[in-house]
Amino acid sequence: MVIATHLQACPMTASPIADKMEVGALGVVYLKRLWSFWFSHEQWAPEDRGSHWRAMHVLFSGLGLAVEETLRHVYQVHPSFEEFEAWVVERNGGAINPQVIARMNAALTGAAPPAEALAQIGAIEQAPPVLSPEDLAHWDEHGWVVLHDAISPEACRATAQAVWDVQNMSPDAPMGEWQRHGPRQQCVFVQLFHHPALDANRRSARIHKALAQLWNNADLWVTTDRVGFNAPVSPQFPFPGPGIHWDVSLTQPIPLGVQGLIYLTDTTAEQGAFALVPGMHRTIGPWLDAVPSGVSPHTHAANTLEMTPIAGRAGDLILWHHALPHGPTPNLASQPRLVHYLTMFPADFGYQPVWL
Ligand SMILES: O=C(O)CCC(=O)C(=O)O
Repeated sequence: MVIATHLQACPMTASPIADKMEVGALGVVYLKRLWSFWFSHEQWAPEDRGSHWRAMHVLFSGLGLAVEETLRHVYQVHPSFEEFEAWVVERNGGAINPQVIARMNAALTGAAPPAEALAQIGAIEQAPPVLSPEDLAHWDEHGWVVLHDAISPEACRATAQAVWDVQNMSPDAPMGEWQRHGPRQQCVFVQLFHHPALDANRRSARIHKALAQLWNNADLWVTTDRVGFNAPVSPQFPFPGPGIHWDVSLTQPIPLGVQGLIYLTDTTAEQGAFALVPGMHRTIGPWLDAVPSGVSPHTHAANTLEMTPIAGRAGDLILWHHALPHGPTPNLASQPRLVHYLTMFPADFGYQPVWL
């Protein structure tokens, strides 16, 4: 899953919603507005939801924050804005690059990116394509594509080790050990967001170029997403899920959105591989129109659609259109499947305010 899909206002003392240009010590526009929204009892007007949603994505990307972790902190600790800014700085190892702040402010006020960001965007634009015309045709037809060698073998090993470490498990543990969910695990998802190996993957120019080709735009923001651990199943240890699902509103038309994950080890189709329904980005409109009345599209998908598992090599990045129903599959092999979820998006990505 890329990101939490629902926000709720914090049931605390209501405070007014700050103007987007109101800044604190960090000088980041919209941050105080977001924070004040979390402490308000208000719902965004439908016309404001798009800009709110996009601002949240840009700020969370620029500030290297994970959505769930941040909202949990806010709702549990109820920090003042000054305390919240201090927490953000601490999450960034004590300092935030002023160029990144300038880039976020430019994106959220409609100004041109600062020189350093422009140079980086220009370098990605000038870089040779990493997805071939055949890859792009595959994307158009099937709604997914694989970027091989998205990260190096060393980066795979370092990221996999980070997953083992956070799970407090080892690759040669006996059956039963991998299946006990670590405290950070929910279904196959593991709440590890901050690690040098994950940061290095997020800075990959090769991944950036692939996403720039799919978005036709190199001015992209990277997600601070988590990792995944899908252990072998047995009668005692059933598949934890999730099953087939979407991470986007099914309100039509579904705008372009790209999700991604990197296999950290070679992964066979039976080894809990990622799976999807190919081509559904082209047919989802009529499919939704044909869902029987009174039946949720999510239930209908679970009852009627069949997913295709995508095997891959360590270092493969699978990118898929978020209109494709997808999910992990039960791991019938003898080794866990390890992944890092990662994607990029432009600041003005399309958004449907009504969740369906
Ligand atoms: O881990 C997987 O194979 C599935 C990932 C997924 O369902 C998601 O990112 O929403």
